[in-house]
Amino acid sequence: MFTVIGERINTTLKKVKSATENRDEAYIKNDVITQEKSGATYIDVNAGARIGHEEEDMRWLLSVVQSATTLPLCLDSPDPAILEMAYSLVERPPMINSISLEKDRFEPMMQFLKGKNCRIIALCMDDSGMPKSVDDIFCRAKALVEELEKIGFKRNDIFIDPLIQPMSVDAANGTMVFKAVEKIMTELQGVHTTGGLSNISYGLPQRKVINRIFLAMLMAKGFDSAILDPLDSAIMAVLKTADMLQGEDAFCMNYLKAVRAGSIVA
Ligand code: THG
Repeated sequence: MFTVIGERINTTLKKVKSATENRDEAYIKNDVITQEKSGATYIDVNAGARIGHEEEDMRWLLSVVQSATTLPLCLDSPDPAILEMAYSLVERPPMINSISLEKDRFEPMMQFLKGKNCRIIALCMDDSGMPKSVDDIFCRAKALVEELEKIGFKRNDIFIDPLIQPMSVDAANGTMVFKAVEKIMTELQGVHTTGGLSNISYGLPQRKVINRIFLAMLMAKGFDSAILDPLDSAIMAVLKTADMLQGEDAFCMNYLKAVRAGSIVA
């Protein structure tokens, strides 16, 4: 089963930012309900864009989002203190986005995560920065899995984010991630891989075309979760079709159901 993390409750999006500023509950609730109807399995909540307001905005967003859905949440912040606060406010086990190997994040996150009932996104980032090779990604993934297993995490609750970087910056950024995902999914069996798909198309035109095809190519390597916009019906159609083509959709039932519902069209 592919895990769809709906990315739309993020204050970097202009409409969400102003709805949050104005405490417009109806806008946020409607967005969450639409993401759920479109196939999200987690709702990402990121309140980071209004500098100096992240704590109060996160509190408000969590209460509004949870009044609109029973889906589990993906708590999205680089700040361990915000994640700890957010964890105390959720009504069901969340996904925590994220931990990395950066010292000032890794140590406090490990302290906090001990004994917690949650899933975790682990970024392949350390104090030397973004990964520069397949080996960088894999070694960091392996280190994160080993550390998380030591404090009791099951592989099924670990989502490795290889960190997708733009093609416009380096033509090798796509293949680096394909190869790393394949290696992670075969050598660290049981973990999941996820990431923000839209990073790949940054700086290029017709970004949605790139994001969609990238998703299908990643899925062929075992990529089994993504942070994406579930309201983009074309990317959701790619997801369901790729799932079917990989033999993960018995008798093509889900594919056929989606076609009948009008959500997969030529
Ligand atoms: N990995 C992990 N978490 C993440 C990311 C990641 N969380 C944040 C981000 N990346 C994923 N979330 C979003 C949310 C919205 C958009 C992109 C990623 C988005 N951006 C528009 C764009 O890029 O064109 C426009 C923004 C706007 O309207 O201003 O929609 O990689 N673990």
